[in-house]
Amino acid sequence: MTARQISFRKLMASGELVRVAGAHDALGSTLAQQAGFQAVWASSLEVSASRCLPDASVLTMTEYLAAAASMQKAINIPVVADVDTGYGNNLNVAHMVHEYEAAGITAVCIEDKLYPKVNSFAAAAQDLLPTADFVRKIGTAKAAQRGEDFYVIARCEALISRLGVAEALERCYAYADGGADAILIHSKQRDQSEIVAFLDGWDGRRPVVIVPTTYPQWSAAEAEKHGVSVVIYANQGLRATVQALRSTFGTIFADGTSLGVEDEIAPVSDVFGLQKLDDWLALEA
Ligand code: SPV
Ligand code: MG
Repeated sequence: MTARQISFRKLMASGELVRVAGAHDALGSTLAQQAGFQAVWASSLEVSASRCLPDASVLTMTEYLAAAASMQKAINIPVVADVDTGYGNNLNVAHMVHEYEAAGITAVCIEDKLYPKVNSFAAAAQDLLPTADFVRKIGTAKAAQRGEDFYVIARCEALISRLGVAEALERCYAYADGGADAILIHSKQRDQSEIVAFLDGWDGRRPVVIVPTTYPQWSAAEAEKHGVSVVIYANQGLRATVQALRSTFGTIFADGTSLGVEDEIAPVSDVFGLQKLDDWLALEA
């Protein structure tokens, strides 16, 4: 991490709501920073989708780390790395923490699903580790970090697995007491009601992170009023990219010219700006 970069822990210390955008590469991360987001989520869904592979523990830790590290190098807001289950057992988790921390990543999010995991929205088994085992996994991650700044978010998938709010709360209290710096409670419900029920039962001992993909009507401001500290817009950038490329390529191919899209696409000068071309050319001058 360069001196210009702020760690996720320092960002959280401001006490203000943190809004995070999902991305999978340096370009998306840079655009998220330019839009005003305070952090970037290195999404496992996005990174795997960028390779047209499923978000199912198919890519290796090394591949996810390379993506997160190249994102972090391009920006000075922190990357929060989605590290799935930690890529295996507790020893894998310790290795993951060593490698991510050494690469300048200041926050990781580990989920309580069984390895190999599948994306939370997939119609597939979403089985969880027993609570005590995941508490040990979080403890291993915290013990493995070398600096005090490193931040570990424990992600609970109990609502995804339809185990109910009481089980989710019990697990999240155990994860918090086991050393997690924050907890992420995920839901695939079409409204925020089970997240609100969770927040009503949460005593605030650790910050709460949410991912309102299936309940987009719930604004960040409303979530903050209910005690949420971090809101992650995990995959909207990827979905926008899919739509934009499909439409642009389709129009050019159908028209036999790019004229019909020229007013809708970024000029090459914009791309040069994102590449910091002038700074690079100045190095040579
Ligand atoms: C991701 O963006 O990879 C996430 C969030 O983990 S979700 O896709 O909702 O599981
Ligand atoms: Mg993920």
